[in-house]
Amino acid sequence: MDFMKLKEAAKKIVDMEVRGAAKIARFAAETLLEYAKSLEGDFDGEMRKAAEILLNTRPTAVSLYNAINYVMQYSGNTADEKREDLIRRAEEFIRWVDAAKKEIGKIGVRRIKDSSTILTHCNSSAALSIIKEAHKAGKDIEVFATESRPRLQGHITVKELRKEEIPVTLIVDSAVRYFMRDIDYVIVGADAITVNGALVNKIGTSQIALAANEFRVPFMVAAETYKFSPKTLAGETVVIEERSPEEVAPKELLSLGVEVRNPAFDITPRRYIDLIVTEIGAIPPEMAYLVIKERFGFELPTEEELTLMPEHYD
Ligand code: RI2
Repeated sequence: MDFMKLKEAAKKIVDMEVRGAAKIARFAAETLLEYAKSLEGDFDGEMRKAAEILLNTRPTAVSLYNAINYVMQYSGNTADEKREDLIRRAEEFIRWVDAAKKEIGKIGVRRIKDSSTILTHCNSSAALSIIKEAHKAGKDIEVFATESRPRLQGHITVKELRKEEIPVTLIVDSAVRYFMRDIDYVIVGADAITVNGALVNKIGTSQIALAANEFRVPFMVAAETYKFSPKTLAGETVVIEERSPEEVAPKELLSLGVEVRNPAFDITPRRYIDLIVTEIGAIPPEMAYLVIKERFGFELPTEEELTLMPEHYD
């Protein structure tokens, strides 16, 4: 893969041709691997440049940051040794992505009772792994899927579910509270989990969590451990990506000078989350810190670091 192809790969993430936190992380690892294979000249410098380009595509999904970080921790004395180690690390990360999704399905399915109605938002491969596993296990389930404006990822979800012959009802995002009394579980994915157990996910998730809380419906998150944000341990907040106004309004409206805001994600505080299903177990959001420490080798934060934690995530 040459530099042009690398830029094309990055554009696919920006344009959401490749989307979903797990898929973009996997794709970034694959891209770094392919780029390293044919790289000549300054290995470290060129790889760092490539990593930077991929990192700047979508700012919220911490999976992308963790994937790139994992792959870029290669070592070796010569360019060939470094390349070999980078390829090994990238393959290792890709295996992690695939295995984690399956494991989340297996762990999550134990939480789903027979004859239940599940509401999901956007298109999360991790959340769908649980839903598909429940169906495979012979549980009688049906799904309500939000359309997920403005990019309508809900359409991908309903197609995927119908392929498995799982009964599914598509609803507009604003109908969530209207239907909440018929729902047994909410299961959503994650773009990031902060150190204090808050969820960053598709815009609208926090409203769904509020409605679930009102109706006492369990709110579950399906998130691989590489979606936990090590940077939040040092007090950094997760950047919320704002996408273009054209995704929301036609040119005709924009030409009138209408102001449009289009945040792609929002934050659900941990008090609205009952459970986070990861590949290492189903955990309460309060355990996010331990996951980050365990998976990313962090030491206990100092008193000073603790005071840096963003209060609005509590
Ligand atoms: P998986 C998506 O973001 C959604 O917010 C979804 O919940 C999340 O990624 C996780 O998806 P976008 O790329 O990794 O559609 O579970 O903006 O597939």
